[in-house]
Amino acid sequence: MLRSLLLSVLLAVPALGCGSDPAPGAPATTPATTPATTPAAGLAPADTTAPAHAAATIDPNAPAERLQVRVVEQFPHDPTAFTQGLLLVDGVLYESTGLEGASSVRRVDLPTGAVLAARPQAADVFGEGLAMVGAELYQLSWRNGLAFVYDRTTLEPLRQYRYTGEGWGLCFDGEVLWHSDGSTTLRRRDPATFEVLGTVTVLDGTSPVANLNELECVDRSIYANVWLSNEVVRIDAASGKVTARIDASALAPRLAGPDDVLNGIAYDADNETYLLTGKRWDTVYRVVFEPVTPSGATAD
Ligand SMILES: [Ca+2]
Repeated sequence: MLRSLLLSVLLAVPALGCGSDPAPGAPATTPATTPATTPAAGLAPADTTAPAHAAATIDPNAPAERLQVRVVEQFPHDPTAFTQGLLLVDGVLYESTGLEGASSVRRVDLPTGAVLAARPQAADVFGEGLAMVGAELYQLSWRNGLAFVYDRTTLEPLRQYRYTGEGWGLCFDGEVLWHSDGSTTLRRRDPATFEVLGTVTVLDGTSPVANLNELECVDRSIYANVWLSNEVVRIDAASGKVTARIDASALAPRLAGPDDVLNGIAYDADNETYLLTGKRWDTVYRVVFEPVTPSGATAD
């Protein structure tokens, strides 16, 4: 099974979110519904066979690894997409875009960048993080206080949940959703109710790491884009410890504006690579993570 192939790998990255303020008094025209019955379809059962490395190899005193990206492939990306959520399932890219009046959930053909299907959001909604739970997509909103659930295939809206605070990044680890809000805290949420199950404070050593944005769950780690930077951090989900800091500045796209920063990380389990992009970037990069070359190691 794929999981067994993943155990040895590891390194990934996430993306950013945020933008302008929603209209005063914001949304919520539709009452939040409580999913009456069952959890999301296809929800994976609790994983009682966590990867051996997950619990065994986290040294609380070890400094975070220093990693960098190496590009192995590039794909076109819609340069108008203000990317806030990114994930890859069965070779298909799923993306959430932000900005009021331009927010959507979309299914994208990775090789060509073609948008295969898109579901636009209401004009007052600012789309944010995206995660897949079974056959359903969960999309956060920035300050609307609503999470939207869609059918993965048709992108039909199914239900929504209310929550308190901002929505930035979201990922699903097979058991729970992880939610970032731009702070140093990650929240664990029950996908069946969206209730908070617990929180983790993200620390690099003793230093809190803030501005955690787009997320990607990979085994027992969470990768997070650090907003307004070219950095992705790898976080041990159990402890919040930053186990790696990944420098993605080598991607260096031409940015149209100051908000058009790195934001979007999707893990490709088939070949253990990561897909990185940013807001209004015209490229999705397939990368691997490797140790930073020691300074002074350049030839001649
Ligand atoms: Ca992601």
